[in-house]
Amino acid sequence: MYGIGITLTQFMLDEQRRYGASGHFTGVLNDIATACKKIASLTSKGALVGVLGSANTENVQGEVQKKMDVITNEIFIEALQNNGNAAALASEEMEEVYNLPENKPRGRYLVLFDPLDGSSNMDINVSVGTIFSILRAPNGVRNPTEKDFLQPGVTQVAAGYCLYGPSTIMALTAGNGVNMFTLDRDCGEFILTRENVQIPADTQEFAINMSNERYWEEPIKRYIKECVAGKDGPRGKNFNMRWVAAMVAEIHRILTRGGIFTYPFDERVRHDSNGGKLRLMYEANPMSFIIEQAGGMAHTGYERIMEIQPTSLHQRIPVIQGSRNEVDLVVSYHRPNDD
Ligand code: AFP
Repeated sequence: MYGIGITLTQFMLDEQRRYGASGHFTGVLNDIATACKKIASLTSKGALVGVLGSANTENVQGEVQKKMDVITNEIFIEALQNNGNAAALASEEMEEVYNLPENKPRGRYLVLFDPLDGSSNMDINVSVGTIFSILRAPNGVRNPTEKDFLQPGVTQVAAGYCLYGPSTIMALTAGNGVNMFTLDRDCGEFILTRENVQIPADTQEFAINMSNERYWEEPIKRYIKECVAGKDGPRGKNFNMRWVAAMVAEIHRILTRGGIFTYPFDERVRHDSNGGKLRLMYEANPMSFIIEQAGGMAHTGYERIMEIQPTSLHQRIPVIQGSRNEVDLVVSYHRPNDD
């Protein structure tokens, strides 16, 4: 326990002392916090600083980039490449691994990020977020390559997200529970506002894009049908549905009051994306680490997300995350001969 009200900087220094961590780790988190503060400032200004709308470019996954996708990616690079804490970077918005300029010192950590998750929400003034994952860099490698990043989620050193909503909140885990920090804009510091967050094991709230129903597999169709049937169906209770279209906001809601979030297997992308829409390295793994550290469960329906051996930087997978008992039920529907 650290005490509600301490700053993220104090928290990180305490952690560093407690675990004998290197200053590099604290430094990486500090660089990420700096990037998030800059993004928070821009998102709150919106049209006043001309950051809404499309950049008229596509990312590696063929998605049209928003201006803010490009700007926030630059903010992250700028924050992480100068201080000798990161070893190399990978972003949802960049095709290749980003190696630091030759004249910059190297640190010990690989940092992966989705700089602005749910960026299409910017134009309608709805919540967006940043997701990040920190891995150890291999010893003695000056310019890490893609294969150095392809580590399963269980090896993550830390992960977190920053939600830019009515307030800006950072959730962080370094494998010792989940803590949340709210940005105090007056003093420019993230302040610890929730300690050791726990997700309720049961829920009556689900989040899914219902318009894709016809492309789902039978286990998900069954689960959602039973939720929608409410107290008259086999579950014997009513459910509520939410869809913000920004994973950070959905996961934050689940960490706040429980729930289940799924972007499940989709028949349309069975062959080119393993049936998944969300990215393993930038979205699924960091969020799974946070969810599990808060007592929840994260799965594809067939395997625990954090045990998947990644095969490429931009790999996509189906995602089912949230309240433990509910995710467990969905997973049981994926087992052969389960009735
Ligand atoms: P972007 O970051 O490209 O806006 O995508 C957001 C996201 O990956 C995830 O955060 C949402 O849950 C999901 O896509 C929304 O998808 P739909 O377009 O199907 O609503």
